[in-house]
Amino acid sequence: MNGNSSKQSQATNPCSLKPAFGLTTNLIMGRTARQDKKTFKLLLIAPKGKKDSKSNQQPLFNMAIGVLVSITPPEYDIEIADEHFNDQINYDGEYDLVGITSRTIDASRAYEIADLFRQKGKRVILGGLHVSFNPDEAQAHANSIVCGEAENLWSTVLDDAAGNRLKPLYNSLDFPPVTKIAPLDYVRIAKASKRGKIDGTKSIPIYITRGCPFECSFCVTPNFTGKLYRTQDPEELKKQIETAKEVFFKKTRRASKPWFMLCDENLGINKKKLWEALELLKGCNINYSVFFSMNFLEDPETVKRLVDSGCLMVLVGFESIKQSSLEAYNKGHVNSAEKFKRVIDECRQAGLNIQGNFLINPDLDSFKDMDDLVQFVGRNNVFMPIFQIITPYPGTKMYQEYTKKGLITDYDWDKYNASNLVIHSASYEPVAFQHKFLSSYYKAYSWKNIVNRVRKNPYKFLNLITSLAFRKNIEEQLDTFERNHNIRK
Ligand code: B12
Ligand code: SF4
Repeated sequence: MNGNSSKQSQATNPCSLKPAFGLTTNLIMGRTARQDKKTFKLLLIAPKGKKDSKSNQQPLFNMAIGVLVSITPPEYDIEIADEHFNDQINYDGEYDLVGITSRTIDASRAYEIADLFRQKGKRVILGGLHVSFNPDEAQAHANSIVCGEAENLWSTVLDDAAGNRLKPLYNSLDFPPVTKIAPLDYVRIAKASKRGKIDGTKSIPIYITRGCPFECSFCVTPNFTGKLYRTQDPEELKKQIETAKEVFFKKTRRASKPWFMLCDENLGINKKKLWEALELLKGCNINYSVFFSMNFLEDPETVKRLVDSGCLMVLVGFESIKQSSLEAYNKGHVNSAEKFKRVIDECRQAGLNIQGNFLINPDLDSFKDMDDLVQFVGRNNVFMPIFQIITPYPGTKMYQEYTKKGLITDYDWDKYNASNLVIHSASYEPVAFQHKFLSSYYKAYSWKNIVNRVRKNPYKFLNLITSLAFRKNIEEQLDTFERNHNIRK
């Protein structure tokens, strides 16, 4: 997302499974298929894993579902059920096809839903990041699975479903590469999701670019969208933003502008393109947040342009404040805790919040290092800090390496939320390590830290509500963990 790696990705391989069949073109459509499409009912589901995040960072809809809705031909009738918004799933609905997306954290729930629909005789298609890298596992739960990006294969899938000839696997490698970004159809998404208007404290997702040319070992992107870095057509993007405002935004006294969450994997890969994008956003009169690379934040002109274009906060992958850990992540030559301090402070002066993302690695970081990190975020009033235990997500280079060495200790996908230790640790007993992690994370949201954060940072209300939501979420996780492991406070 913002790993800021300098190595170029060599390969884009969205599916670890070799194609089970040749080119899946289905250009000839029978008459029956055309007629069927008129009444074809599609249900698209975003499942919510048992340990999925409860933070208020959750944008208004899941991007995979948003894209699928937008690329579905207009004659199909679509309904969305998103469990992150407590939408109820109607297992008895008259659906012709049920499509379910998956991230690793939601995969077990996706399979549970798929199994229930299949028991009711409904056809189920599974897709998304997790399924793309675990096709064998997923195939047991679906009539059909999709590996890789859907943009260039979805119409074939729908034709095949309408013509009753759905194949067990559709692999994006069998279709032309996705070189363009599909514009989001906000009107149709609103209709299918029945999501109402929101104020400026909740975010509307959008993206300007997709892909990233770098190769961080803990990130899925190099093996998924990878090198195919694409940018939206500026006019098309402006239109989408205007429509999204009309459809989803309601002005309030506290927030006169809508908040967009830029879901780009890496918005800034070079300064010229980045400045062009910021210029465009400036003309849209919105607020937004974005994943961002540390190196651009050292440039005061870029920071100024971010602020002028409505950027409220950037999420930066600091990864660690310990130099030897930064070196292990291949970032030691460019980053240091001193530099982080300076950049956080300069951005704050310029009116920009920096949300810091920190990785905790049992092989690199000690309990004392966790204490140092808590002190660092407190002293520097880091806005909405995120602590994550290093997690080898399927699809990453790290996952391949850990699997090869036999270092993954837990394949319960529900635990892949970066708050659980799922890898072997040579130095720590897992329960003690995780308890120390959760209590440190909770301390980063102590009342004292929250008060200082709100006082010192720009956008005080945003700082307050996000801090309270994070505190509550982490407190619940810590309480549950202590209860489950009989740990007394
Ligand atoms: C934006 C973003 C977020 C946003 C979510 C925005 C949203 N509403 O969707 C926020 C900040 C909330 C977020 C949170 C988290 N994220 Co995140 N996030 C991203 C990011 C940068 C972009 C995701 C995106 O918008 N993609 C655009 C959509 C269109 O792509 P897509 O989902 O892959 O869908 C395409 C295909 O997969 C396919 N497809 C998908 N589903 C289906 C279904 C069917 C039926 C079909 C046919 C096709 C299909 O078609 C789509 C179009 O081509 C990715 C990076 C990445 N490479 O994806 C990380 C990423 C998805 N996140 C990741 C993680 C780990 C998390 C968290 C767990 C972090 C945490 N500890 O809390 C949480 C989980 C919350 C959750 N349930 O998603 C990992 C997931 C790894 C994995 N194997 O699952 C990624 C890949 C980053 C990484 N480390 O590599 N994230
Ligand atoms: S998107 Fe992934 S590969 Fe690209 S810089 Fe961010 S973390 Fe690294």
